[in-house]
Amino acid sequence: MRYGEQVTRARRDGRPVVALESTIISHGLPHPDNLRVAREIEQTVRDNGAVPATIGMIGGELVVGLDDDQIEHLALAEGVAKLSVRDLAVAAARRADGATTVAATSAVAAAAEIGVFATGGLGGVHREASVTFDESADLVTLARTPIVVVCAGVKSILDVGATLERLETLGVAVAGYGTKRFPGFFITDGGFDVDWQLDSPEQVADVIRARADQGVGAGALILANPLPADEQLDPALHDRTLAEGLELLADRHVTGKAVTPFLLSHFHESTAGQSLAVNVRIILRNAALAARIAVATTAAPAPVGFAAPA
Ligand code: PSU
Ligand code: MN
Repeated sequence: MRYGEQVTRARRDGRPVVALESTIISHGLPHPDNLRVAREIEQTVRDNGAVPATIGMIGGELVVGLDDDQIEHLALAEGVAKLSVRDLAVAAARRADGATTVAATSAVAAAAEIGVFATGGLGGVHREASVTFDESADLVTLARTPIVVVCAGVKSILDVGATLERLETLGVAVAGYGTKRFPGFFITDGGFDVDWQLDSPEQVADVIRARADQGVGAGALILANPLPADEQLDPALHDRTLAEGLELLADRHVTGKAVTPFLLSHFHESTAGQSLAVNVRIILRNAALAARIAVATTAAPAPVGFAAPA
């Protein structure tokens, strides 16, 4: 594992760092918009006071804080592997270039002592999972990884209710940001409530500190940050596009790790870029919030026994 130059400096100076994944760049967004978006995500983190650490694998080396050339390579090169946690060692030994999923990025970020990670939407339980067993490794990895993942819930291409049930079973904390409704990625309301609501970066920082103080081995906190309703993908268009995508998936026998990229690119093509614009909004909003949480986490907490300044 190697740290990029800016992340090395940030760690030395105790500055806030936000982890970013590379699979959304290489497999989740269409070329060549993906490169522009990857740069915008990093800039958004900087604009909100933190240092971006985009994580990926270059020539078998795990890099925490890819530089711009490396990001360009993962965005534009053919044959970049999609790496989950189980792939990391094999891919390293094979000297592969690869993009890390939510699972792999979280695991690497936590190993690098980065506490906050921004992405678009989590992986989860796929529809038909009761037959296919297709459940993202994101879920089981987050159960054992102490990090905050800022996301817009799980992609609406998944079974949202089943995913929430699995997160409960696995012991992964879930809170809505400014809401108790769990978002459905492209759509503001995924149709389910969550137990907890957090309303500010400081409140999230309090959770991070409490988790560390308790030391009972809790895993991730998923902070679900919905798009405002007037920025979501039109729900009717969403439902239509999803139904088509699921049919195509079956017709073309797409399975396994190809499912998520296939459905996302179907959305981007058949909504003439509307879903892409929404997807980008989601990621940038999450990057901004994650940066503010990293800043709040780095700031010293108010000493116990002293009232917080008004
Ligand atoms: N969310 C997005 N776009 C993506 C993904 C999530 O908005 O491309 C990626 C993430 O890297 C996530 C992965 O970890 O999809 C899940 O893939 P799978 O369902 O195969 O586990
Ligand atoms: Mn899968």
